[in-house]
Amino acid sequence: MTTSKVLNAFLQQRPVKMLIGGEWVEAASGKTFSSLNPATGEVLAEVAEGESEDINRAVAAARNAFESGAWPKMTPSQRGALLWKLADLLEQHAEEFAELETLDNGKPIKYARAVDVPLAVDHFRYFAGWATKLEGETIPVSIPNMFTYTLREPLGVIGQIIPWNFPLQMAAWKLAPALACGNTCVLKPAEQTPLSALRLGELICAAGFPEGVVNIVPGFGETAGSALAAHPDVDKIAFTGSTEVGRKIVQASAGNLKKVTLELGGKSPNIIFQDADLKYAIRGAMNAVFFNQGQVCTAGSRLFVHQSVYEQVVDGLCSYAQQMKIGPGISPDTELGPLVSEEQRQRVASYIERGKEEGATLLTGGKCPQSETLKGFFLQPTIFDHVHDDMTIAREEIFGPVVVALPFESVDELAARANKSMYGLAAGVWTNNIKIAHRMAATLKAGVVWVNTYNMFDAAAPFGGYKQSGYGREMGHAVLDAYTQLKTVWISTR
Ligand code: TXE
Repeated sequence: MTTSKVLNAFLQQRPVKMLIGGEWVEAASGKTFSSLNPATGEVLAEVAEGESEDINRAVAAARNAFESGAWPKMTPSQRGALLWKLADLLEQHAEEFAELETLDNGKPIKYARAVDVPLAVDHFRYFAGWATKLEGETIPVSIPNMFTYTLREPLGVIGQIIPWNFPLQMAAWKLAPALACGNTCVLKPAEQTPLSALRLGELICAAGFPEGVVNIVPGFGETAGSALAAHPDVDKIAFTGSTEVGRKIVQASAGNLKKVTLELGGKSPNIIFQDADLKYAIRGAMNAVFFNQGQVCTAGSRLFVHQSVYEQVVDGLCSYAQQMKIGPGISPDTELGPLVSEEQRQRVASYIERGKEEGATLLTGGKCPQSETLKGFFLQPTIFDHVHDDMTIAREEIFGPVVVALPFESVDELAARANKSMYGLAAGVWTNNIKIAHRMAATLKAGVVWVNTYNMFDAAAPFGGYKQSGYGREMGHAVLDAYTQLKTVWISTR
């Protein structure tokens, strides 16, 4: 079948079912919900709506797959081989996944092709390699005649709750390391974008993962999500989403003290010094905040620019913003697609209004274009000037294509201002001065600092937040600590 035939067959199921214990099933309640195409506002697919009963069944299936040894006792090399096979399958279906991701999320297809799908493939490959390298240690204790060592063991059943901005990548970030470590999973995709995770579930079945190892339950946060976070038989929750819901997850986890890792919001400073290569810095600043319609937790949404080059940078950024090709993500030349939902567009638009009310100057954008080709949830790339650090638009995460430009005079003043945020996810620095680059990298309170680049991600490089941007790290070998526990064994050799 051609890509579009496979995709159409998938989308035309009524409903697209959930994956529990190796079977594709409807919700226990029989309920469904619609997943919309944000470029048109039309229904893209009808999806089974999981609630607490479905979560209970999925957790039981995952528990069974874990305790029966179907997964954790499989040899590490077999586990790795399955993850590698999944990566191969995903790569073979790359075009179909790029289209599906674009249709469900709205993102420009050229980025879905170049970023979302290949990075997800790479993630499964990278963690396939780790399955055979999870080692314990021998410990030189000071008690005679003792042989002491550690075993690195899986945690058990992992609940994973993911957002809508990078649906496939988020599924890969969560599933790949958890599975490599021998855990079993219940994944709840975001209600706005459940489709690529469910289609990935079909590839997981086709690859030959034992039943119950991966369960995928689409549904809403307040029902399916909260049931998973509170479930007494879930050993760990891995969450990516808003800081507000992150707090609820921590509270819900208290019942059985499940382990929690959180990747939350941000308000990242992107800083351009006067000696930077401005051509690259301006382009970098544009990508930092408008990529994925600004719906990126690391978005460089506070653009600090040295006052001596401020006008030049802001002018350059405005002309980029005005030239950006806005359109349905599925058109090959689109650079800025729609926001994921009308609700998200309203949220972003209300921040723009708030910015104007608080006295900031709207330099460009701010409108929601509507036309024959722009029927969905579109919003122009937006730049604010004359912003104070304490304005709402300079403090809160907007999660849309909106940047505030902030001039600065000295490095010392800048560091304090850049760090004055409840968030600490990422930061960017543009300079040719090596001393400033290292000084800023050390001073910025952020889990990742990019110098003369922005939004770089790799399966091998750890990622996560300082402060209220969350805790725990994903990717790299750092994430293995979050999906395993250490057992210390003492053997008397006397
Ligand atoms: O996020 P939610 P929303 C930020 C961003 C955005 C705002 C709101 O600022 O504007 O959050 O977006 C599930 N128990 N980020 O409302 O609600 C939900 O079903 C358990 C930053 O979409 O946090 C979805 O699967 N789960 C971010 C996931 O949480 C619950 C990415 C995220 O949704 C739940 C997304 C509950 N009570 C939004 N309530 C990032 N860090 O990248 C919701 N969920």
